[in-house]
Amino acid sequence: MSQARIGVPDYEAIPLPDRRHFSDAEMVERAERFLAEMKTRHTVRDFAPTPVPRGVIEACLLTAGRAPSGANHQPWHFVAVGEPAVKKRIREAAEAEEKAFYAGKAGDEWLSDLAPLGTDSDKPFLETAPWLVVVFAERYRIEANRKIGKNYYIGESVGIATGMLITALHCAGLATLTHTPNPMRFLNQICGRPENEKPYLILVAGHAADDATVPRHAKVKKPLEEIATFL
Ligand code: IYR
Repeated sequence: MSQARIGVPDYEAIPLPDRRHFSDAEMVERAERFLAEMKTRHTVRDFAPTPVPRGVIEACLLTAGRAPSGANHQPWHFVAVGEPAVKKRIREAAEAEEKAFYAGKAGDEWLSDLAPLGTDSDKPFLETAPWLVVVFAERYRIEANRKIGKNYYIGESVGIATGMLITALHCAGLATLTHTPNPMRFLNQICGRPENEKPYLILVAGHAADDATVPRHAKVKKPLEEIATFL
């Protein structure tokens, strides 16, 4: 007899799809090749206005949507903004928040930690870059009958999906910037998203400008011994 809750499908196992076989040597080679690919990812703040086809963003969003999530609830929503008027509104609202942040709201320690990155309240990339992907985290679900349903490990799930999105965009050939105006509730209104969704971050995506630079500080990465322990 089925014990399934209404609306929750029965458990059914299917054979593992897409099983792949690689030798140990092939796996090392593949892992190192991917490391080399990801070493060419740099957070960029200077974007070219060059258009990027919507199809690139769509495929990358589908990659993000493959992320694991608590109870497979997929508690994310991505708003891809390409419309200049909407990007302008986002820039204006973000810069208003950032002005207060850099004027002192952040506190001395935070501001001095940011000094090596050279960031300030000016965010022209929010208009220059062809795409802004606003990532929302679904705090709870609103089910068909307006019932409120729980989501699980929301921060973890949305973080993993966002990481996969950044990786997909990089592998497609685009530069990205994770941007987190603080606070960012204004994004619900501009993007027309409901109250149960919380803005997580803005992922700016496009081609790097010809004269783009990156802070030297950002390229100093911790060695394996510092980031990992093998027991
Ligand atoms: N949101 C601000 C500040 C900022 C905060 C951190 I932590 C960064 O790593 C970078 C920037 C901004 O985008 O400028």
